[in-house]
Order: sequence, then structure tokens, then C-alpha cells
Amino acid sequence: MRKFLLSLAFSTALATSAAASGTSHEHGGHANMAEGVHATGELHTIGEKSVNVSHDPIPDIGWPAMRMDLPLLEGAQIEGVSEGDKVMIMLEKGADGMYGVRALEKAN
Ligand SMILES: [Cu+2]
Repeated sequence: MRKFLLSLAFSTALATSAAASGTSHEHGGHANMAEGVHATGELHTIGEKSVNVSHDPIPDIGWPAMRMDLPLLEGAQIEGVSEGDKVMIMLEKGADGMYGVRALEKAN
């Protein structure tokens, strides 16, 4: 029993460190996203210049899960998503140094 618990603790530690080191995103197709930060969440409302979302924790930039308004960056790609959708949120720093939405994609 003790052995089992030890190996369980060990594999949990491994999984945790793997997740912690997995912060560099591979983007395949969209190289323009290289500087971006990705998060998953739910899209609540789409406004003229911002969207209201509940996003999951974003460890890359130290954000806890929260519901918030995010500004839409110039030319943000949000076609194909609707209010109420689960979405992948791609954030980038805007000119003011604050994160805004570069793109929203419907999550599966
Ligand atoms: Cu937030």
C-alpha cells in the first residue's frame, strides 16, 4: 500500500512539472499568434469594442479564472463565435500594454 501511494505521489509530481514546463505553445498554422496567450472560456456578450468572458486560469500571465470585459484589439477576429459559446481566447498586448482579444475561436 505504501509503495502504491508513493508511486501515485511520484506520478502526480511528474504530471505537475510537465504541465508547468509546457508553457511554450506550438502554433502550427498561425505563426502570427507566436506572441499571443491562449485561454479557454465562455463568451457571454459581444460589444462594440469589448467582449465579456469568463476565462479559465491563464498561468502564462498569472491571471486567475474570472469573468471580465476584454477589449477587442484592432482587427480582432471574432467571426464565427456567438454569445454563449465556449471559446478559445487569443490574447495579445495592445498598444497600451494591456491584454486584449486578438481572436476568438469556437472551442469544441
Ligand atoms: Cu480576467
